[in-house]
Amino acid sequence: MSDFELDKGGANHQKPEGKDDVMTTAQGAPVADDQNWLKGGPRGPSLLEDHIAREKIFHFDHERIPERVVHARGYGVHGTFELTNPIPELTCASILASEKGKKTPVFARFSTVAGSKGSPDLARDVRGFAVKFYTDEGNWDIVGNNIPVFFIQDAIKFPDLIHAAKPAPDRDFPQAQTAHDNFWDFVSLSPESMNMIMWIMSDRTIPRSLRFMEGFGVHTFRLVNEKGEAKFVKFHWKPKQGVQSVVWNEALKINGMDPDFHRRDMWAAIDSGDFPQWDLGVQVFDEDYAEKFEFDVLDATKIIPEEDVPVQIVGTMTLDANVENFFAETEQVAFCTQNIVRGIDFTEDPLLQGRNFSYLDTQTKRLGGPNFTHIPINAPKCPVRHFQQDGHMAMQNPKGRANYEPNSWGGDTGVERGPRGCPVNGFTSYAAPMGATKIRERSETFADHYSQARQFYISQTDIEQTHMADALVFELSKVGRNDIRQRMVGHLLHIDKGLAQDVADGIGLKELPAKPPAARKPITDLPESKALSILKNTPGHFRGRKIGIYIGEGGDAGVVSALKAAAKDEGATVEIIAPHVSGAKLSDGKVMEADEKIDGGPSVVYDAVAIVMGEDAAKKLARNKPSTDFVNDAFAHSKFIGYHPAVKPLLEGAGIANRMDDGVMDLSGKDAAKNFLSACGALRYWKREQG
Ligand code: HDD
Repeated sequence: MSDFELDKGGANHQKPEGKDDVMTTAQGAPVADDQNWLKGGPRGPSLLEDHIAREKIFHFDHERIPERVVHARGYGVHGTFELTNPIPELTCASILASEKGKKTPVFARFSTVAGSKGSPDLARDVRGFAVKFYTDEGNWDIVGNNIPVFFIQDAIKFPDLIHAAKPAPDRDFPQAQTAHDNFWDFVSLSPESMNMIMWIMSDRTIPRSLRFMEGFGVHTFRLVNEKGEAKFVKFHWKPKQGVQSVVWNEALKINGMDPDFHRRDMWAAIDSGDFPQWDLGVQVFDEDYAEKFEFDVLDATKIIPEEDVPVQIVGTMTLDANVENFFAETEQVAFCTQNIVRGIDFTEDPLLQGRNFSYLDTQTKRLGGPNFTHIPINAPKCPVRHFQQDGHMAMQNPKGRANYEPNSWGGDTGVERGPRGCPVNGFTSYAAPMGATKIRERSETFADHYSQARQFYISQTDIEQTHMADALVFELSKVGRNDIRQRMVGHLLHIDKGLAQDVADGIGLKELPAKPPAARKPITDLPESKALSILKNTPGHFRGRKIGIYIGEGGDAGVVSALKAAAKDEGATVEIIAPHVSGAKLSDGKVMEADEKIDGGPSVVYDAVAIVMGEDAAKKLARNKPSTDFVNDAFAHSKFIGYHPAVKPLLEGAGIANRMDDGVMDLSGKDAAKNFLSACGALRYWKREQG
């Protein structure tokens, strides 16, 4: 036993290699044994005296902090924002107004809203899209979502919305889903939610990957230039990877198969050097446009159509580093909508104004005190100078004698007089005119709740519309009270009669209910907006996607290597699945190792699949459930399927042999693998769903 020695408790301990490996207490004192509590004799009572054991247990007992009250489940990554098209004429914020190529470090956290910290990634839910820019003029946070509108118009309703969406207080279920009475009760009584309801019933709420989502700042903000002139702005994140979602049945299965699907995907992409990128775009408009626009730009339940005000790209964010420690970085990062910098300002949007209170408040509770800005992930990367001091865990109290303002220290006393406000370079609020009567009322200009909901619906392809109707039917079928179901269908009648009818049929309503009282404004027939559909904007490439090749004994080695080469050319990744994790012997007599055993590598976790095995193996697996599910699910979820003709028995076993369509492709011919990968660029063979 040269490297190991047996301790008295029977555990093997490796001897530390150098001084740095020696374990210490939190006080830095080296520890001889942290596996046995000090006792009165080997079988005697444990002694309270053991400061090492008590310190270890004490710290463990205090490891948890409250999870976020919303967006508890999230995944954070580091990156850089590069300014590609500076806009100094619009803003004096150095991050957007400096020279082209300026780089600013960022930390982004993506999240679901309703589920708790341990909930599955593919819940139907809005995704948080929060970015902290460590600018040289202070931290700027865009705390956005992957959907450009919100459920409510006024922050005072937020606790009600979230109480209704989260598990019911008496029974504490259902977890991470809106398919229950409380949620639909609340929204059916809040017509302002209808535009958001259309968005959340679309496939936007079941993204394929966090890398394949758009992001939105949601509110209208202001950009203010050096001269103090302001324009309105909405922020957009456009993924260079394109937007892609899964289908609902797939989401349900992924949640069971791999609840960490999204975080694993992000981690793996960055770990392998496939860094996701988003362009940051701005929609800029002035007071005149705001006056003429048929909705109120301060109403967060409305978009400004991209066809009206195009998105102007200003820079690119590249996420290129996983965190070193999840708790230290992802859990402790504290986003605040109030974190803005000079050159960017708020508007009077009542949702935004309320958020500006809530985030600071929640971080103080979550992170234990006002000094959360001292935690490295939250600390600005530019100089910080102020007279704030003390409080729990203060790490950076101001130096010197002066800790108040004004002071007369400095000069020949040799003591620093400390920082002072600077009207030239400091933050100045845009001088927006005010002057009004104190009143607790919603603006009349916020009153049209249906026109944009309808615009969203009619802008979708037939397939997307069907998915929305199916989602509504699923959710409302989980609602126990018929009056709530009926009330929802009533709202749908204002949005689209066909949709209302489909949902009414789907939930078995004998007749359509009456429409709820009409909105105060007449519903406007808005034109379709192509930007609102995912499928009308399919990226047309398979880059960044994953193909699963199911191999078996005797599989054609040439086909497998052609597929691997074609996938590499496309920028896609390959995973090998086999009946056994040890792999399978292919036609060239060599054993190819597997990444997954078939039970752990179902087709739902891949964007496209291929099956390559010898006829005997395919015959054997034709009645193997994980193998037939692999084929069946890929077919049912409209995925492209490549196959070697020898696997026909398995396709027959799965019941698709006589339903083959152009999305099921023979891989045996010349250039077949290449053609297959290029067909996969359409991402799904949607015709199958329609057929
Ligand atoms: Fe919020 C977290 C996005 C409305 C109160 N919100 C939170 C996060 C995101 C959003 C992405 C997670 C940040 C992170 O990763 O740590 N929230 C939004 C968007 C909204 C919105 C896009 C509407 C446009 N939120 C909203 C309102 C309120 C809050 C109206 C309260 C009045 N949100 C919070 C919070 C959270 C939060 C309670 C929980 C954890 C946290 O802040 O850090 O303060």
